[in-house]
Amino acid sequence: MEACFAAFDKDEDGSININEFSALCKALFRNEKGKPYKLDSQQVSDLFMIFNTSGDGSMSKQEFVYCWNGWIKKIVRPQSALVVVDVQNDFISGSLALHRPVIEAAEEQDNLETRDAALYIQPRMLDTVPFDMHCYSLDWHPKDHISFIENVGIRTLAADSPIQDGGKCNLYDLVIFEGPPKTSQILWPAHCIQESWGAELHKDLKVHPNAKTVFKGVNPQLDSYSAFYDNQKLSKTILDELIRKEGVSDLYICGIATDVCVASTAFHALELGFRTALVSDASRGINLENINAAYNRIKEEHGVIVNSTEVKAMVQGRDRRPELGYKLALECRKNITYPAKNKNSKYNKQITNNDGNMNGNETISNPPQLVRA
Ligand code: VGL
Ligand code: ZN
Repeated sequence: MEACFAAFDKDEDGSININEFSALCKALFRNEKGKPYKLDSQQVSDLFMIFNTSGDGSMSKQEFVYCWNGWIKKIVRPQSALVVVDVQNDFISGSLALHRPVIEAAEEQDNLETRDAALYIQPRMLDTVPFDMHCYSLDWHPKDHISFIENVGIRTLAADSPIQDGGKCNLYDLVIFEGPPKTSQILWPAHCIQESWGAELHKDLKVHPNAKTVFKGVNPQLDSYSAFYDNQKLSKTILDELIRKEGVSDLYICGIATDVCVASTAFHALELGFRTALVSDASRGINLENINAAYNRIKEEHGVIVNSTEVKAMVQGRDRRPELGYKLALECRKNITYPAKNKNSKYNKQITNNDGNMNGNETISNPPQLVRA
């Protein structure tokens, strides 16, 4: 820490100014060949303002200590988990693969069949990349699950459901069930029924001996695309807790389907504050347009789309992406209380609202505003 501070405090005034910080960023964010990534001056300035807590334009030693422990150290030595989503028989050669041109879509993507994602790329990544943790999710539905078209008749459709006659539904139609809870639902063929062959992980998928397994979609009334929350966020799996317990900050997410369960898991990972990478060639999707929309949203939210061959250097901290550094800085910002003159003071935690109630559900896109005189 001391050596780093001294190395970048070029004018030896005992603090890091914006130019010195800019040089630090250039050294920090590099690819594995040592070539600095481009950072525009606005991004550098945003980062500087996050760690120049006082807002006085120069980062003191004390401010640098937080920057070092909370940010630089984690970027240089990240803790990473591989999260493999729903690589189960039904999505590869079972009921959902047969009804949907998943394999054709895969060929459109890069001429690899769906199974190659599971059977070739993921195992190779597992063998070569020193992940700190391995997680696998399984879509794990009871027979009477709400998402199965075969079950549409056992629940009441809502008055505003786009389809009113359960007998006239087609696969992939959207209906609204009366509930409770009232639920918009795409109708899928029965798939991943608990304990069935279709719900098993593909036999050629490599499962790490210390893997953590998460089951989702287990409640008959709730569908769950994401491995973190159900589609209505009424319930949460244990995945977030398991990852935090290991001290992991970086998630490499892959699996099936890119535009459904993989995307949904990545969105929630970002929302929960993880540095998130979607490994595109180890994933297979259904619809190219939806796949691209998912990629764009992940990038907008400071995640990255990577190829499996890039993962090793990232996990080893040799390839350090500015997007992920920016994401971590936004997370750091949530834990800092700023004086009013720092523009980040609007992100200060508001402990109580006007009624004196706890305000526990803010998100970064809708930060609590301090009422200032
Ligand atoms: C999935 C549709 C229904 C998926 C799960 O894993 O992508 N898709 N259930
Ligand atoms: Zn499902």
